[in-house]
Order: sequence, then structure tokens, then C-alpha cells
Amino acid sequence: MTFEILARDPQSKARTGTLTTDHGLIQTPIFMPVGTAGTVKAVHQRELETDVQAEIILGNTYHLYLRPGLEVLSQAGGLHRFNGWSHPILTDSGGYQVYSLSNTRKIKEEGVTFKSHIDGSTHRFSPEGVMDIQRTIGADIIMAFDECTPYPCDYGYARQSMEMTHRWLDRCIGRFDATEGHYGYQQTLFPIVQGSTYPDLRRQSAEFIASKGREGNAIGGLAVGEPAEEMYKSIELVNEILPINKPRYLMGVGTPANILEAIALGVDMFDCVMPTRNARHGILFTTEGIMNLKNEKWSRDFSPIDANLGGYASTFYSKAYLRHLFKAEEILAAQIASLHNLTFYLWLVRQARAHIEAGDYVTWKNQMVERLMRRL
Ligand code: PRF
Repeated sequence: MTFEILARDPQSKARTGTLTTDHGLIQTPIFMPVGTAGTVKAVHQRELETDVQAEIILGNTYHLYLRPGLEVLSQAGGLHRFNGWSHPILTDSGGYQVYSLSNTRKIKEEGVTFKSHIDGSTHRFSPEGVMDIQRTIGADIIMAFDECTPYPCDYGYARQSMEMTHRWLDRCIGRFDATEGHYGYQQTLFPIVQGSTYPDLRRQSAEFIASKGREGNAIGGLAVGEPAEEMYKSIELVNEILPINKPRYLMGVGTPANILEAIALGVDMFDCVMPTRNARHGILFTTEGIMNLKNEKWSRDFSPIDANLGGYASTFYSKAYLRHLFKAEEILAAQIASLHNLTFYLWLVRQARAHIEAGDYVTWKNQMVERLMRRL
């Protein structure tokens, strides 16, 4: 994998770049739609390519390991073959989902024991095991096994947890570097910075992660309930330490405003369930602000969902019609809304790239943040 920086914004740390994988190019900054169980919920691959113009999607180790399981994925020839997505894929390690989803979990030095949210069966994830699983799933970018600390988190726990995440990283690297991809293309391993919201821990973690010299680095443990300003401070501090010439991935973020602010701080990659999950609940992100389609006020608004956005779902269907689909609990409601929200998120990062290249990113960002977060 290679990363080339193409342009830098003169007034911020924002930059554009190209990330090259064996499954094709990714232009950064990029938003990666979340495809937890091997599908971006309610969106066809063809729509992801043509309407959303997604360049990379996410999968989750935790879900794919539990279902369909490694035997099926291996026999299919990996996740790309299984779901038909021929562009890059990134898998999260389970170091987050296991904490948020499984019924009971025990975290020990060796790894994590947890119960499946599907059938209650008991499983173990270790740093080595999670590398093997992600080799079998076959994502282009795979993530280290970490512990995402909750917020708030006392200093002692945050420090111990971060130190364990660092030891786990060494075990991940040991296993990853001793193995090869199963399907004939290269995979790359991103380590993850932790350290809660404590500046000295964040600094220490970023230095440790940077010292590993991997091809890209991630920032975890944020957007877990801390105030946005705390999150931005942590990102700023960490990005002063993470190498400037490698891609930086902020995990699980976020709102349109969060993404634009983090781009200004030098982040290149994002993922979040927000556009798809909110879509299923009738919350739409548009170029004018945020809309709750279940609201009565949209019942006779026959204008397009978002006329400023090119793209099929956003221009073809009206607000009133989509509202009706939500009220009638029609499946199509989730499909149109998910397609629209993802089209919006990918449009947003394309706009960001254009403004970084034009050199007016900060001015544009400040206007947009205000506009995009309006409640319509
Ligand atoms: N670690 C991992 N995945 C994540 C996170 C993390 O800290 C977050 C935090 N926002 C989202 N997804 N492995």
C-alpha cells in the first residue's frame, strides 16, 4: 500500500492524498460506509459504486466471525468475492464491537472472552486470533486488537488499558508479519492510538504507535461520549506525533461537523454508522441541514430530498413521499434514506478535497459546519 499527499491547505493541517491498494485507489480525505455484516445496510453494491461513489467500505471482524463464519468466508475466497465488492475493504478488529455488543465479556492480558449476541455461545478473541481472522476475511486494511475505553474513564484504568493495548499491538504485529494474505493480494495493518482524554497518555500512545512504522495509523477511543472540544484537543495532540506522510484514520466519527473539523486537524479517513443508522430512523443529512422526516411539516413538501446533491435518490424522490414511506413502515424508506445519507457524506468529503486543493478549506468549512448542523 502506498500513500501520496497531493495538496495541503495553507491555513490548517488538512491535506488531500491518494491511498493505493491492490483493490484500487482511495482519494483522501474519505468517508467509509459501514458494512458491518458484509453489507452496507439497505444499499446495493451497484448503488454504492454509481450513486454514493464509495471508494472503500468497512466490515466487522466480530460480526463476520460469528456469522457467516470463517469457513464460509474462506471457501468464498474472502469477503470481496463473497459480497461482490471489488474495491478496497477495511475490517475493524472486534476491539470495539466486542465491548459494545456481546452480552458478557472478560478482558484479560491473553485476550477477551465474550458471549455471542446471536446465540449466547462463548468465544475468545486474542490479538493473534484476530489477525488470523482478518487474514481469512481478507480486507485490504486490517485493524489491531485494542481496548476502547469508555468515557469517562479514571486515569488509572485508562493508563493500564492503554499499556495493554500497546502489548496487544506488539502481538498483533508479530502474528501479522509472520503470516501472509490468503488470496494473493497485500493486506496492511493499522495500529490504534488509545489513552482516553488524558493528554499525557494520548501523547505516549501516539509515540508508541508512530514508533511501529506501519503504513497507516488510527485514532481510537474518541467519540464515546466526551464533549466535541475534548475530542478535537486529543486529535490535535495525537496528529502532531503521528507521521505526517502516513494516512490517519479516526475511528467511528462522526457528524458532518465532526468530520470537517477533524479534516482540518489532519485526519484522512473516517467511518461511522451515523448516515446509515440515522437514515433508518428517518433522520436525513442534507446540504441545508438535518431533517427529521417523521415530522408532520414534511407531509406536503413535494420538493426533492436534496436538490443540491446530484444523485438518484436525493433528486428523484420528494420529502413528502419519503415521509409517507416512513410512516407506512415501507422497506423502501430505509433504502432511499440510506442511499441519500451516504451520497451526502461522500459528497461532503469530495467537497472538502476540492476546497483543500483550492486553498480555501477553513473558510468553506466554517460556513458549512454552521449550515449542515441546522435543524430543519
Ligand atoms: N477501537 C476500535 N474500533 C473503533 C473504536 C476504537 O476505539 C472506535 C471509537 N470511536 C470506533 N470503532 N477497534
